[in-house]
Amino acid sequence: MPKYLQYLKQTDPQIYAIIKEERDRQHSMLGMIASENFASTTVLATVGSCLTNKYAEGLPGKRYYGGCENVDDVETLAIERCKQLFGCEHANVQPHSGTQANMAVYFSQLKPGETVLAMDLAHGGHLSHGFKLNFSGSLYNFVHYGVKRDTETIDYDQLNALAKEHKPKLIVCGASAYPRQIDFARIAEIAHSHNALTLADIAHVAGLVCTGLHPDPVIVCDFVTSTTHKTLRGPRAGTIMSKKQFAKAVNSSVFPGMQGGPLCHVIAAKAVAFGEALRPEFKQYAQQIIDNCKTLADALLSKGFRLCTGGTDNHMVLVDLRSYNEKLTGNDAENWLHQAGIVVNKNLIPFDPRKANETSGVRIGTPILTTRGMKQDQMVQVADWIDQALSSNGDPKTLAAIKAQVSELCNQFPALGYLQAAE
Ligand code: DSN
Repeated sequence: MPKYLQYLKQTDPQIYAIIKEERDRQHSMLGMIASENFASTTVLATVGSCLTNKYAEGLPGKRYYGGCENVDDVETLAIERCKQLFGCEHANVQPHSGTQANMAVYFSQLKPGETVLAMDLAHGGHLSHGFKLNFSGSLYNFVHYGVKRDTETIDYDQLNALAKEHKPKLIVCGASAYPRQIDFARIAEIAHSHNALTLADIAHVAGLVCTGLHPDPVIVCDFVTSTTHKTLRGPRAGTIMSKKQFAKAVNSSVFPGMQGGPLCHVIAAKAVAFGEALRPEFKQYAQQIIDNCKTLADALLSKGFRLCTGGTDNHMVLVDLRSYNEKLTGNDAENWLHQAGIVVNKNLIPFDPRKANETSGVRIGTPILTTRGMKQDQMVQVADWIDQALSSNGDPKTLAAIKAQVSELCNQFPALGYLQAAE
């Protein structure tokens, strides 16, 4: 057990007990939520460092507090590594999350009420891309494009037509539940032809983009935002990349526009994660995420599941449960799989007749399993368990039997030292 957990055990046994439960849960279940990953021990140690004690409003060399010499070095390194990793002209590494990264870009360019074009949440977009109950949807006039009914892939012609009709100031691309590659260059070209700016939110695919395994928006889009904790495997946080001409606007939009003091410990952990992603072996890891997902997709198809778009190019599959069992909801599937030790999330599928709290789909991702060292053979096994669990109609005995096998597999693939079975 790492020393800091031993210390926690003595000083706050209640919180320690909960963390231990969560550590055991993460160890003994198959985490397949597409937006989650296991950060490295180095990232975790950095987040738990004394950098959390420091206030540092401002930017390196231009702070509103004394004593910032070390956090200046940390943030400078994070910026340099981010620029190197993504090849961007400017980086601001202070946003606390992906939504705040998007907020900062909006604040830097848009006045309330201005028009933005983005992907529909119900077709795979994100809350911060203009959902009506999100700040984005209430502050700005969002218009949404979606996917085509037949292929379930982005309808670039519709996007173009909507841009022509609504003349948005900004076009947002990127998605949270889209299993195919996004043609950022095509969207940027459409945006330029209608005098709109472009923002690519690569939160989900950042680890694939920086390794060249997904089309790169950095050259073609004005702004690129991301979280750092999904395929990128860093701490929970956000980052912004932009063209140099927008550097000042982005920086002042983050601080003082939207945030106060940056989280120096998290910025340091972002620097660590960018450094890890710059290593050659990260590309092999990212490729394995994709290879695992393709194998999972094929295995699920062979069990009779329909996958939205027919398959995957990235780290996730979106399963349409209706063809497997018309009555099966995403909610039931999520619950039954959880009882079987497999953690996924219910998800709307495009043109879903059900509501968001029920859904006809589940989203399944491979980053965590890949981080644990699992490969194609394990994906075939997992697809078999998913089939067994969902065809059992929630039979408790079947689910418990699968859970026991899942636990055995997890013991063969301990994530990282800190997640090994509890003492
Ligand atoms: N909603 C998160 C997800 O994709 O799971 C991202 O914010």
